Amino acid sequence: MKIALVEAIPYSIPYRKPLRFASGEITAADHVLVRVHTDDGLIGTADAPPRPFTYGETQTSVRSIVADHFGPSLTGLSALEREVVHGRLQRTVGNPVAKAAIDMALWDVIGQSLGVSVTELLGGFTDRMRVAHMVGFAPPTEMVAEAERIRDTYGITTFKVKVGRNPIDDDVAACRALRAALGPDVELYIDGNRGWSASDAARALRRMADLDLAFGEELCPADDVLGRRWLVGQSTIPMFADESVARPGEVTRELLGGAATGISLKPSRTGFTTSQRLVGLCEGLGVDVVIGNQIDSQIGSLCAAAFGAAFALTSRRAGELSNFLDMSDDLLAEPLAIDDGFLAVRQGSGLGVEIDDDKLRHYRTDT
Ligand code: MUC
Ligand code: MG
Repeated sequence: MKIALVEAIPYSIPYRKPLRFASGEITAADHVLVRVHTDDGLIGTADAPPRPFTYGETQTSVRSIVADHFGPSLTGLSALEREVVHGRLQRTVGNPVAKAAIDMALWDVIGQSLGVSVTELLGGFTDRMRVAHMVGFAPPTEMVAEAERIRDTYGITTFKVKVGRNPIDDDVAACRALRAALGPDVELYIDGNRGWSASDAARALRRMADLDLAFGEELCPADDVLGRRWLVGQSTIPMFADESVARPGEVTRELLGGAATGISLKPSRTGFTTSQRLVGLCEGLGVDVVIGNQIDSQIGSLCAAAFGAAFALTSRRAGELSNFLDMSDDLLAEPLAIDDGFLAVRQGSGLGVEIDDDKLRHYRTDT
């Protein structure tokens, strides 16, 4: 089961409507499909969603680092030598989603070789994840209409509301409108993508104190070191770190420094191997975790669900697994389905990713 080739295929699938948030906007899924081929004919598959505004990677850089650099450095290793693979990838700094996709594709290979699902391999806690939906920037009436449609169509009752606009009034109005329309039983939390200062975030939290927000995520930049500690120290709701905790050392620093009380865990940026270690780290420290969304395709969402369902800690909260609903199409031969607010993990061996070859031919941008 030696790695023979690592393929990196850029593709582009338009979004039905743009997803807007404080650090950027997405109008098309300009991703890279990563496939690890072994010498005995197995193919592991994962998806890399480049997020220049978060990690600096672009579609071009991901394609190149995977196909021209990481791939050749791994050729000849057994797919089981994950620690060696990890060491070779870590010789290069950065490039989190490129590294994560290779790691997840390797777990897919290992699962296939053993005839068990990746969820079973990792921990096998449950077979489904409760889903949280992300609501992007729009006028409050549109944000409410979107949340109501998602609730009525898919049974989703947890919503992450994008905030971080200046002045804070539009975000406060949107959260207030969502709580009024959706009622007290729906879970709401907010994600600022570093858009506010610590003092603006504190003001916004005071003005929304009656809205029963479950937690706040990355409301101000982690580099505002003392400001963020000051904010977290006075907050009456948990404060989660997302883009500031892309590496295990950052998780430890943010948590022990008092700059976060929970962690967004994204397999799309830490793969399965490192994400698994982060679960142990957070469990050991007694820290809450949410499975986040890197604005993933169906392949990425399937990977996130497979990981989230593997552990008690990661399946406790609803995972952000529904961004793919904004895409006009996808590459999976059998589309994902969200029913009654849950996404089922694929049974069978590996990740259960089967690519529709016609769609890949249509959407790939390298031929
Ligand atoms: C999120 O949780 O922040 C937006 C930027 C990014 O890196 O991920 C998304 C969602
Ligand atoms: Mg976030």
